[in-house]
Amino acid sequence: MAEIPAAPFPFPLDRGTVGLIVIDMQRDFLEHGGFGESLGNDVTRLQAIVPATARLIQGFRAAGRPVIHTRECHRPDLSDCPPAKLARGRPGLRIGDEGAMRRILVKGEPGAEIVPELFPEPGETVIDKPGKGAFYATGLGDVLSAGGITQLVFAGVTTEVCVQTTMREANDRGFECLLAEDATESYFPEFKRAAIEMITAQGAIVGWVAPVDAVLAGLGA
Ligand code: TIU
Repeated sequence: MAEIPAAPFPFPLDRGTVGLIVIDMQRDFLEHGGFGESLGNDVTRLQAIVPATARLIQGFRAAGRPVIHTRECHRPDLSDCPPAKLARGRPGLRIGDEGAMRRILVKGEPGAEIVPELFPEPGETVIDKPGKGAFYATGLGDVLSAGGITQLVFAGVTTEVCVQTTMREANDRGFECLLAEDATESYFPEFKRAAIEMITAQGAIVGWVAPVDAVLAGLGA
């Protein structure tokens, strides 16, 4: 056990059962012409967390702990896409439409890929998810239990959408969850701030929050 200085109180890190989950660091959310921009967002905010996220990933690899990546993407026929998601976005730039990086949020298209700086290494799990939460309609729960993982460090985008949804799903399933605050970002700074407050309120009701450097120190990386 190691203690990571965190909010709202120190996180009891178990180096033998912790895993890293990097949520949706895809070109469709970080680059021009993708899904994020199609919803009217400024995507440049998200690009700023790539270096800290890369350091966090390297730290888990160096410590020999698992790194799991997720991608929000859908089958080419969109049969797995929840209907409410399909209906949103700017007409002509919705899920499945042709964008600057080919079909938006469709599996196998360039925009659905993880950005090159954070690309998974061979052997790392990549979970493709049709929802905002990474447990819904995926094999994530089985992957975690097969790997003996009981604690999850979270990184990725966006803080209040896919990251927070997945953290809540994990918390309800009994995982101890810590958000790496400088390796996550939102298109809306006030939403990131509010999400962090919601997560840590009421005695870590969803989980803990700490900087990447504190997590790396706890890992001994
Ligand atoms: N729009 C937004 O903030 N996020 C998403 O649509 N997906 C993720 O957060 N990955």
